[in-house]
Amino acid sequence: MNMKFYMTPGSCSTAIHIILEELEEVFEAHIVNLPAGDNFKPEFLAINPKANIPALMRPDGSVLTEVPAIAFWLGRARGRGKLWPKELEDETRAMETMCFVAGSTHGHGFARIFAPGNFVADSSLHGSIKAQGRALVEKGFAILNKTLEGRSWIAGDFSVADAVVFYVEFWADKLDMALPKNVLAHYRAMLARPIVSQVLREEGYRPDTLGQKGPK
Ligand SMILES: N[C@@H](CCC(=O)N[C@@H](CS)C(=O)NCC(=O)O)C(=O)O
Repeated sequence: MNMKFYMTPGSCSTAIHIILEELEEVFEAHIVNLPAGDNFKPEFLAINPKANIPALMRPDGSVLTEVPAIAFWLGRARGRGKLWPKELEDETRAMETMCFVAGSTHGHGFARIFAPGNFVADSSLHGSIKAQGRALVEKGFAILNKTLEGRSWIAGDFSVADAVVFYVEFWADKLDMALPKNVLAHYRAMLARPIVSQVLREEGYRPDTLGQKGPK
């Protein structure tokens, strides 16, 4: 059985989409329409009771969720491990960065910007929740900027961790947020990868219009 990939264009699943294509995997893409609430429909909840994307149904029918876990499994188990670092220190740093991006920069920062109502019901407070999210995102990029000091990729050679960092860089670009120098260089290096361009086009974006804003 081919793998089934549950995704939404322009979301955090873009990281997994890039990894699948970088690995030249053959998979079925299933688009989950989040604005329409398809993630809460019984047929999707049967696949992922967490009601979120990405989810990856593997060839044995088991389902993986959570960006860092899916990225780890794909990087380590597929393509002869070519997208997973070889040295323990790099493996650990790759995991550290993926957890930070998914848990903090996305989970605390961008989540407040995109869905302030999940944090406080009173809509008069949504502006301040969004501002708090923006501050958390900026703090996150300042930390990633240090991680990327003097290096092209997050952990040694290009790895799944770079695709994970990419999705928050891409969101910042879409929100017209300037990225710090090393993060911007990383984002542009990702945009220069043919697979990344291909995935962005498949998801409905124009790669040539991205990465234009100067550093913070
Ligand atoms: N911790 C999860 C977060 C996944 C997540 O928040 N996905 C968003 C799209 S980027 C989603 O499905 N949101 C739908 C919802 O929460 O209703 C992961 O790393 O995979």
